[in-house]
Order: sequence, then structure tokens, then C-alpha cells
Amino acid sequence: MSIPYGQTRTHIGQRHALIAPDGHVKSEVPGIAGAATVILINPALGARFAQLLVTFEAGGSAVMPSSDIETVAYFESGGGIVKVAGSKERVAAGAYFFCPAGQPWEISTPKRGTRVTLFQKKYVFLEGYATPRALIGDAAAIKGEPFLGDPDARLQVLLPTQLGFDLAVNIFTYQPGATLPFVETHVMEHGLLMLTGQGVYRLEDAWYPVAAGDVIWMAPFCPQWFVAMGKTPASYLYYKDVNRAAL
Ligand code: UGY
Ligand code: MN
Repeated sequence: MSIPYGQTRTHIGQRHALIAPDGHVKSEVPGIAGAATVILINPALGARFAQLLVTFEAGGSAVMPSSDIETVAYFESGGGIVKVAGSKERVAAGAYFFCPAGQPWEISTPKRGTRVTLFQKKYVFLEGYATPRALIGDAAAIKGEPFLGDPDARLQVLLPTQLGFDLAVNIFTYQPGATLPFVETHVMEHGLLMLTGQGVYRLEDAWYPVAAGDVIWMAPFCPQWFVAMGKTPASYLYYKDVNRAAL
């Protein structure tokens, strides 16, 4: 969606942001080569995590050493070879991986145009629970469960629901007209990528038209609501921090 006369749908606020694709500017990120990398969300915005979009050229690669940062990667399109904590797999669109803090990861031989979203966070250890293990998965293999009983709003939970994890990444798919059942206000922070379709997102006291390719940041306690519009289902991939004490 390109709008002339110096306008954009992008809005950056104190407690939420909508980032439309027309404003993307690339960054050089150490470890990522042969790719256009856009840092969409990070602490400079007020967030406590990072969300990046990497679009690979043929021959590109991402090679990340182990650190105190954990990473979830989702292949929106294309594919390539993923190496995480010693396991190696060829993956296609819809694949994802989780690499815990303390382990390295790599993406190599990507198909030209492969789009990968990365969520990165400093891991918060929980006394008595092991750091979660690396995993490589396929969203197509995960059943969408009705959200709070609504079969037209389905949630795919990509990571195990274990207390060792301090983050969750899910895919929410809405039939046209379906909504989040109420305006959520919660301590968890979100980073979100619209994958397909369109709709309207309420963030605090503003309503935004959104479509595939848009990114949203919601700070903790940002009131949020969504309605899917148009003739095709709308879906989004999103991150949240979970499973840790209030204080
Ligand atoms: O998991 C969630 O908090 C989710 N229901 N939020 C959202 O879709 N904005
Ligand atoms: Mn939410």
C-alpha cells in the first residue's frame, strides 16, 4: 500500500506502534549477510525484545553465535537449511525454530526472496526449571484451537507451554467478521506481523486499518482488539512474554 504526498499509515506512540511496510529501512546486522534486514521493534522503541524481518537473496546467510539471547524464527515464505544447537534440517514456508540462550543458530542456502521474522529476547532463567531445548517445527502441523470457544478465531501455539519458556509465539487466524472477544489489557507485551488478509486493530484509544505485511508493537497493558474484514481470513504471527513472576 503506497500513499503519496508524504503520508503513511505508520504511527509510533509511547505505548504502541504500527509499522507499515512503505517505511522500511534496512540495517546491517552482524552475522546476517546477503539479505535485507529491517529492525522493526527493539528497546529504542520502548520494547523489551526485538523483532526483525530478514529477506534473503540467493546465497545469503545468518550465522549467530551463542549468547544470552534466545531467538524464535518463522519462515513466512521461501525456505533454506536451518542449524540450531547441532540439529540440521531443510525447511520451507511455515517452518519455525526456537534457539535457546546459550546455543548458536544458522540459516544457509535460502531460496531467493525467503522472508524470515525473528523474535529475540534476553532469557530470564526460572529457578528449578531447565532452560528449554532447541526445536524446529512446522506451523502446518499445529492444530488451530478455537480461541475462548470461537471456532472462527483459531490459535496455533508454536512453542511448548512449559514454565521454562519465558516467551510464546502463536499464529491467530480469523474468519472475516471474527473478532478478539473483548478488549484485552494485559501485562504481556506483543510484537505482531500480519501474515494474511486485513482488518482493523484497536490499540489504546485508536483504531487502525491493517493488512498483510504490517507490524505492531503493543507495550504491556496496551488495550487491544481486532476485527477481521474483507473476504479472506486474516492471520497474524505474534510474540508475548510469559511465565514469570510479577515482581
Ligand atoms: O495471546 C494474546 O494475548 C492474544 N489474544 N492477543 C492478541 O491477539 N492481541
Ligand atoms: Mn494480547
